[in-house]
Amino acid sequence: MRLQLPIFLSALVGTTLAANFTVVVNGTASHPVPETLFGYMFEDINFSGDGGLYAEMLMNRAFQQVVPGTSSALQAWSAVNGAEISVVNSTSPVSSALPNSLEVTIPSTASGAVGVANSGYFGINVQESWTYNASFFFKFPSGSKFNGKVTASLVGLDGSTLASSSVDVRGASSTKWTEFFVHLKPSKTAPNTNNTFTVTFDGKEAAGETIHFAMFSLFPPTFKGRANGMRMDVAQALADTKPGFWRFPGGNNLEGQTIPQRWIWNNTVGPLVDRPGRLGDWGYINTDGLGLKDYLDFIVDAGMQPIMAVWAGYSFGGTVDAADIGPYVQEAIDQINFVIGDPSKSAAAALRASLGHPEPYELHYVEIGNEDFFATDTYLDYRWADFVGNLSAAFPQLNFLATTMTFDPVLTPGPKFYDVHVYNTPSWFVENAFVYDGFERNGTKYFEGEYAAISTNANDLFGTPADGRFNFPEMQGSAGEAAFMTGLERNSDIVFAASYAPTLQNVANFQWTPNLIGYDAENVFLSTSYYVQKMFSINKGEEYLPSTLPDATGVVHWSVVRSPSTKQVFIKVANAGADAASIAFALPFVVSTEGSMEVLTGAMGASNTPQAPNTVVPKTLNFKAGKSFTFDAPAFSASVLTLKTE
Ligand SMILES: *[C@@H]1O[C@H](CO)[C@@H](O)[C@H](O)[C@H]1NC(C)=O
Ligand SMILES: *[C@@H]1O[C@H](CO)[C@@H](O)[C@H](O)[C@H]1NC(C)=O
Ligand SMILES: *[C@@H]1O[C@H](CO)[C@@H](O)[C@H](O)[C@H]1NC(C)=O
Ligand SMILES: *[C@@H]1O[C@H](CO)[C@@H](O)[C@H](O)[C@H]1NC(C)=O
Ligand SMILES: *[C@@H]1O[C@H](CO)[C@@H](O)[C@H](O)[C@H]1NC(C)=O
Ligand SMILES: *[C@@H]1O[C@H](CO)[C@@H](O)[C@H](O)[C@H]1NC(C)=O
Ligand SMILES: *[C@@H]1O[C@H](CO)[C@@H](O)[C@H](O)[C@H]1NC(C)=O
Ligand SMILES: *[C@@H]1O[C@H](CO)[C@@H](O)[C@H](O)[C@H]1NC(C)=O
Ligand SMILES: CC(=O)N[C@H]1CO[C@H](CO)[C@@H](O)[C@@H]1O
Repeated sequence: MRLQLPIFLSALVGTTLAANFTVVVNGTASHPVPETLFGYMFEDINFSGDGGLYAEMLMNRAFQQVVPGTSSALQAWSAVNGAEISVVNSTSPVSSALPNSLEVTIPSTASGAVGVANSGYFGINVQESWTYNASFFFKFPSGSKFNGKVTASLVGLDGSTLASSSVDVRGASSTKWTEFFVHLKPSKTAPNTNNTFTVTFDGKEAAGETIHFAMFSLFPPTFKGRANGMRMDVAQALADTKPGFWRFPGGNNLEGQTIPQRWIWNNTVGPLVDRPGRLGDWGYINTDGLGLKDYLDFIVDAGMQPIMAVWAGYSFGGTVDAADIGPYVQEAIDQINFVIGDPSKSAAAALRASLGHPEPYELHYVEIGNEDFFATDTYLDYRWADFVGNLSAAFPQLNFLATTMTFDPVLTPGPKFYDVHVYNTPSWFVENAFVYDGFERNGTKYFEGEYAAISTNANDLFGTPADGRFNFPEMQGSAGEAAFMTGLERNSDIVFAASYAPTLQNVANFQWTPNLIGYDAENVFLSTSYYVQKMFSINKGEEYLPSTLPDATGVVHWSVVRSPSTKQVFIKVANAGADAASIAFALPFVVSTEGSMEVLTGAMGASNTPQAPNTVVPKTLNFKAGKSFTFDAPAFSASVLTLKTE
């Protein structure tokens, strides 16, 4: 914080300066704040699922969707000590979902440890305090004479073994696919993440053998200890904002580059060997290890509720004709039944029960497609009507969201819920803090499903990054988002949910900027916009208190909420301008003189980057509150003042 503390506190007392703004708070709540108001939009983009939230450490672990015999089929893999390796589909596969396997031939002259290595998702984090689960399937040819050990190891950049575990194997009794499973316990923490996972044989013992491998896996401990679960630090950063919801599985990544490549729910559940994976919309292969049930379990573990999308007949490469839509409507019904259906009435629900979750998950919101303003004609003609008609007949208790522009075109039946997206400049967000104040109150509700201040240059919003595009969120954008969010809070009688997008970014491999949370193989980087999301979300309150309105054309915005259950009042202030502003508050009720404030402020272009991750972090201070007090909002800031009522 660049604030001079004594000046700040004297301004607070408000004895000398006339305030720039006077805000009178009304003690009668106008509407409840929805529990879902602030949450996350998630899809696998920029390695946010695989290589991100999903804790699996091996890239290309099961050779899903790759072309056998090509070098790209070996992405992330390399030979150790002269082994010959290639991806093949000529041997009987481990499962029908995984036709490919890794063929490893040990040269007849081999000696020492010989085998294969995987370099992970741009590195592998080796921590002494962790126990890793390593597994794979392997198979020897009939007639194999092998009698020796198979060894799984974590190996450092200098070739040193950091962890290792072996299993005795006789080739002759392993000519069918056999599962190998060991725990790996490192003897020390690696100095960097340039480590590999290796599977090796003793060259002399295995000389001349050809061994096939499939479905490798390496897991560190996970968030809440879930098997096949989430990376602890990334999941914790998400959970720390006490998010209300999780929108998934897309985003464009729902849609597919072609119709057969769409996200198909039942390809993402059950044993990992039964998940074929798919080429995602963002150009890399999704393992679908982070599947429908894995999302739902994470949603439970992080205390959220789902806003789940169903595929609605549109892919990048084609749209289903009206006459052929029936099976896809049924697929959506099955997907919803997997989440909430009765196992005695639905095979999809029975599948959920067989996977250990007989009771339904919580589900209230289902989105029909994604960004269908890109495919308005067919959405208007039949896709919206056929999906929402059949799905609301099957699930009258659910709320269905449309994804076109609001009321443009006019869809039939009329949507009760819309998902609205906006990527724009910091000043757009400030200038549009009142956008929902103008919406008619007629029962229609809105989800601000994707928004972010991404550039100072309005010409650069969707094109090639040019002048003004942020690499990481900057304070000017985060303050603009905060101003916009005070408007979302004020209008939370009709805006029931809102999420920044995209949420996650592996800083080692990305094309889109900015993103809310960055990480590499080892560290998590929290952006200025992340702190704004967290400050708003954990202090979202239970009811909205009207107050003197901010100037809709100004840069200083505020909103006031109360939590009767905890006897707290939260006042949020966003200053998106270059001048500090003093705000005199007048409350109609008695509050404790002990107030606390959290203030996030920095220079206009200040950013948290992997090189300087803590450039701008919130500061917490106590202050003397009362029925009236003055708060000095620094330039480019977002603040939350917390008061205790009697
Ligand atoms: C306070 O807000 C309530 C509910 O919105 C409204 O009915 C009342 O008129 C407001 N009172 C004042 C003094 O503005
Ligand atoms: C094996 O891979 C080749 C090359 O991609 C492909 O043409 C063939 O259909 C595949 N065969 C099987 C059985 O999957
Ligand atoms: C370590 O890994 C990083 C990220 O993959 C890479 O850029 C770097 O070159 C590696 N360093 C060495 C010494 O291999
Ligand atoms: C690791 O393996 C143990 C059994 O040995 C299992 O209980 C645990 O869930 C596994 N962890 C993960 C992340 O898969
Ligand atoms: C998924 O369900 C469809 C029918 O809706 C079926 O054709 C397909 O084989 C199933 N996929 C898997 C992997 O079970
Ligand atoms: C259900 O979908 C079919 C197309 O598969 C459509 O003809 C029918 O009108 C839809 N039903 C409802 C109630 O919308
Ligand atoms: C709700 O209001 C919007 C304008 O804000 C209008 O376009 C829409 O038709 C209205 N919907 C209903 C159901 O009246
Ligand atoms: C607040 O008032 C001070 C002193 O009059 C002035 O310098 C400053 O620009 C004002 N800030 C805003 C945001 O209007
Ligand atoms: C690897 C990856 O997912 N890259 C994607 C990152 O996001 C941008 C846009 O959102 C895509 O264009 C990239 O393909």
